[in-house]
Amino acid sequence: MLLQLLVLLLPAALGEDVTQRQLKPVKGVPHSRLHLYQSSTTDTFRCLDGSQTILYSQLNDDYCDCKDGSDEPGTSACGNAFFYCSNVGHKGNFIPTNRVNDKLCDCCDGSDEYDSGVECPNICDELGRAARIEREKIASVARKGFQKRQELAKEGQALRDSKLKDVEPLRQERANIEPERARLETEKKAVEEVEKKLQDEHRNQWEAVRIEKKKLRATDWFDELDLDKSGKIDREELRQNLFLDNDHDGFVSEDEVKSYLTIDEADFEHFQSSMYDRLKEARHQHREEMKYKEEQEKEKAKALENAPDDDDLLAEEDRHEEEEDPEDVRAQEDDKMPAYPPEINEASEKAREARRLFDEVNEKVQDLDAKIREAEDFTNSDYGENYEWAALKDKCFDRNVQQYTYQFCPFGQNTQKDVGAYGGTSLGNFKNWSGGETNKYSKMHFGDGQQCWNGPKRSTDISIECGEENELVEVTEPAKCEYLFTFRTPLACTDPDKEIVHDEF
Ligand code: MAN
Repeated sequence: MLLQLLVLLLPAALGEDVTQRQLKPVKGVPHSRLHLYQSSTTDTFRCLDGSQTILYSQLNDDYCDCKDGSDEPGTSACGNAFFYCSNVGHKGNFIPTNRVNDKLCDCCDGSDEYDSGVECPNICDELGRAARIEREKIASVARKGFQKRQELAKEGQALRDSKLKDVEPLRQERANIEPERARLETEKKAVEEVEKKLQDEHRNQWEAVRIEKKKLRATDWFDELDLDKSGKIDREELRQNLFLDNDHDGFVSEDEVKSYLTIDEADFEHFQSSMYDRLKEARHQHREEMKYKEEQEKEKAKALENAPDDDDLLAEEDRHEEEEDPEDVRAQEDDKMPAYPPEINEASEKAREARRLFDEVNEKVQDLDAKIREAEDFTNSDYGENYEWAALKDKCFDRNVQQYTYQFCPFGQNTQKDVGAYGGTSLGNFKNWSGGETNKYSKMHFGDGQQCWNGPKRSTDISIECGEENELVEVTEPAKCEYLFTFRTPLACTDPDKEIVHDEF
């Protein structure tokens, strides 16, 4: 059917040069095609598909002769022919011939019901007027939009030109700074190495001394614990130390020392490596407990009437505060690394200064890199035929639909969030223009949004229409987690005065 309609229209579209004014009218045939229907010298008509030749009088005789139906354009005899309504005052159009004289008005001029007894009023003027007003409205929007589009295109191009222009000096500046940055980096590394080396040496020296001191303390204690001076400590000797009396029964049992001395007797090596730290901890613990107990007792005494007077109590408290475990104090002091000597502080100061100088230049380079990258990204992006879309690069447009606010950010990320909420669900990032070869900039595709529960990653397709202002006019979700936005923008307006309308009047 469609193919046939195309065959019918083709000669008109090709613009045939014929002196149509003198042509004899044929019902259902437009003026532009009448030349195909004029009688030949032999009074015959050749079907338009060339399939056969019939008598001229057989045209529109309500009997279908031609396979393509071309002999019956004005009757309903052929199922595959088309009747042309001229619709003067409105828009001419073809209707299938089976609608001719079917008692229903199809053409606005009523010409399809010429023999059915049905009176169809001619409403073409009325329709034509309304259509012209509507067309003019659309054209007026397009005209204004197109004007804006041209201005935005100019801005976009200027932006692109300036990015292109700026990028070379930026690259140049970066190249100029780079040797300085490299030199400062090498210098920074060198002084940092010196600083680290000196600090390591200092720490290692202190570490060696610390280990030695600890060994001395362990030796002293070992000698104290080794009551019979046999060079070994056995359980019996260990049991003489009341701080191991875990259950506070005033007596250190075999069991209470067992976990500290797991072998029969310990020589100094074993004592140092496996017992010293744990015994020290136990002794510290014991002292803390004793201190706490004493304080409790003092509290109790204070509460009693015959409590010692305040002066006595204070004196006692002072005494206890001074009572620090001397072993602990020594250990704490040895565990604290002595402050760095001035030459190391000097090296650190140098390293700090070198870092500061390097960071200063490095920040400049990073800043330049960011600007160069931004310019490159801009010039590599597709902002439309004339860069007009660059104007919307960092803009977003909202629309509330039911409980959600939808946001469309051309070249960015689309979101869906509850009205009034922060954040939101990603409906995808800009992927590409998707209007196809003929109308590339009429659609956009956004993908890789937030995964849909039991479904695909969310995505959005944007349908772009001409409008006077930028506006997100419609949001739907035709399939679960697949969204469709309609966006109106001057950027999609074409010049209405340049559009050629092929109307058949
Ligand atoms: C949320 C919204 C809806 C979507 C469902 C899918 O409620 O993102 O648009 O259809 O999740 O589970």
